[in-house]
Amino acid sequence: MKSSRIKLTLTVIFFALFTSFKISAEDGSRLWLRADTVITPSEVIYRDTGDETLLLAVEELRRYWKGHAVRLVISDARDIRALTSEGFLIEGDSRSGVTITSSTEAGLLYGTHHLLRLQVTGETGGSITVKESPKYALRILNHWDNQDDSVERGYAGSSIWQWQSEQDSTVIALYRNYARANASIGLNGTVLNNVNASPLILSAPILKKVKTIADVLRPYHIKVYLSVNFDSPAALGGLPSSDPLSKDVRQWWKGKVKELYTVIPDFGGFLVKANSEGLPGPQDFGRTHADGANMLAEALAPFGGIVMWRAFVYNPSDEDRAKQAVLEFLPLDGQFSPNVLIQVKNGPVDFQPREPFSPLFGLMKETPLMPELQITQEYLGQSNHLVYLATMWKEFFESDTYVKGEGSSVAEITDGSLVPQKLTGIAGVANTGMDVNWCGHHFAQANWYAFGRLAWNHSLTAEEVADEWIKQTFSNEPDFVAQVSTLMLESRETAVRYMMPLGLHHIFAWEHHYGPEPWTDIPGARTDWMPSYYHRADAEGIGFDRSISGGAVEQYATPLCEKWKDLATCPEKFLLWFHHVPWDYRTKSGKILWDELCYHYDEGVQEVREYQRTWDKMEPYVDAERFRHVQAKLKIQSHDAVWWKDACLLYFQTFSRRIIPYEIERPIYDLDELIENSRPKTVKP
Ligand code: GCW
Repeated sequence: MKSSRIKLTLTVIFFALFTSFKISAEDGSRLWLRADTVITPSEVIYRDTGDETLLLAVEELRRYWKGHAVRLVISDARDIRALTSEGFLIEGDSRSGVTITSSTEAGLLYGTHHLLRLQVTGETGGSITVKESPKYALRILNHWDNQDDSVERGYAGSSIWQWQSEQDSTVIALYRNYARANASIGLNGTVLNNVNASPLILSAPILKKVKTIADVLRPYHIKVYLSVNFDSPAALGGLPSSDPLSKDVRQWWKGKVKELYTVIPDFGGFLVKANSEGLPGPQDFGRTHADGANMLAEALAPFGGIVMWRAFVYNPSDEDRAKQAVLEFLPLDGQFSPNVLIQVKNGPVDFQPREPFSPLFGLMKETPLMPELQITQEYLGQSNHLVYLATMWKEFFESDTYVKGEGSSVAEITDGSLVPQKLTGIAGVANTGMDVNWCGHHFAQANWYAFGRLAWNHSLTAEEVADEWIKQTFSNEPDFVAQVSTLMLESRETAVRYMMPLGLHHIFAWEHHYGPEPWTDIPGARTDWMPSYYHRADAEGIGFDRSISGGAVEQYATPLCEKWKDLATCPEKFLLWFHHVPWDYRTKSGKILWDELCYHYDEGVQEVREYQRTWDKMEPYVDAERFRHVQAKLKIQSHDAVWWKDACLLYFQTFSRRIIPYEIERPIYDLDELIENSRPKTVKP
């Protein structure tokens, strides 16, 4: 009796210490949700239906709302009906009371988070009127998490799903924090596992775990989806084939889907990578992507599930990889079932620091297309470089496809506002892991945040999103917000400059995609994984000539095609994407191409040094823990920028045979050594 009481006391003390430590520590674990709980909760007026989502909204307000009473109202009045079901209306004044109205509990939860965000960012001073509906109906994270807890292209530790562990209270608490973070930025779905999917994801023991996750995420209005392996009927079900036109195969999928919905009644649907990078797919049986997608769609339709079928396909062939998705998918336009979306990466190659938009956007007119963005920084310095991606995504959203005349932006095509769509959605490849700060780099949290905010409203500016994030995550101090925001807004262009300026692309080390290896050429390996396939440097010049007749540029609508085809009118940011350009070509600045390249690399390096100086000045505004962490990461980034500059300039110089202009910082590395060691000793990825 006595000893158990002591034990209990110790547990209480330990718990109190532990939780207070957790709350005061600035280790980044609280993400952008750092508001202090209020001492005297405000009144929250609502009709208690016992709905869990509603109760979450109530709890958030009781804990964090500092203003006068808040009323939560479910209504289908005319002005509310004009919103989508997740939309909300906030009206009132923090001193006399605020009302959040929506037609659903989910809308009330989103409205609650919106109101709390306004409070933290200091915008609840006067009267408030906000009316919002999300631009995309499906706003989904894609986790490339494997069942062994590794994360493909993950740079922040092992899988947050902890497949290999018991789903005990600690793990459940983690799921809950994840769900809350997503709900706070407007997301409503998550694909739990890697698109390189193991058939075992559909096995009974794993589905049990999936059910637990779905149960935790449900109140936060986050639906669970799974990536499936197309060969599951054979590999898991023991059938002789996985041919989508076989009756038995179709039956197998129907049975599996039924089983899934018995366990998870609101299951979202499947994401599929098929006939891509060696994965099985309908083409293995002489069938098309449409045959494959429609078979799954048929099984899911009775339950309201959807199929997100990826267009990231390419084969080692004579066709330029940038053209292949259009060649495979455009002929199938109009053949997909109504509950199928085609999920298309923003660019036609692969999440490079800069790409033109994929020409499928606009070309495929009869099929809903769902943009896929990459939040994890596979090609952008992984979790070591500070690169704010909202500017890149905005460039993508605002790209004019011209398919319906001028002003046919990718955003308006995909969100259904220009061309009505049966379904609208957007996916982001997640950057989360078990690292205490979730994303490896404190500033990588901004990309998760920005993905959610832009999926909800792509017309927010990158600056607005950065400001919100900085204020919530760090500080409201105007000097801090201004300086850090400037740094963030420039950071993507900086990365482009020190990695692959002027339209260069895919010159990374082919196996890890971290550092530069423009020289890599592995005999017998796929040519379209080799940097030389993309940069094509030779004695005359550099760049991929896609402006030839039949070249990738012709997949774009008039007048883009003509503009980009002509070296004189092609924007310099895409110069070497579309053209093979002579070393002595005069660029707009009057410099020859070689010099221009040298200056770009050098500017990239100098800009990172500037970020280091800016950050050093921010010390008074930031807790020591996060300050030092970011400082250390910037140091790595600045080493890496030099590595990129030296590796690329020294290597390309072997073709250009020109000198590096004397204003440019001298290379510190030796090319042979870089080639030999692949990574300079000063750099730790
Ligand atoms: O960018 C490439 C990645 C692969 C990834 C693939 C894809 C999940 O290097 O790791 O596989 O794209 O998007 O399918």
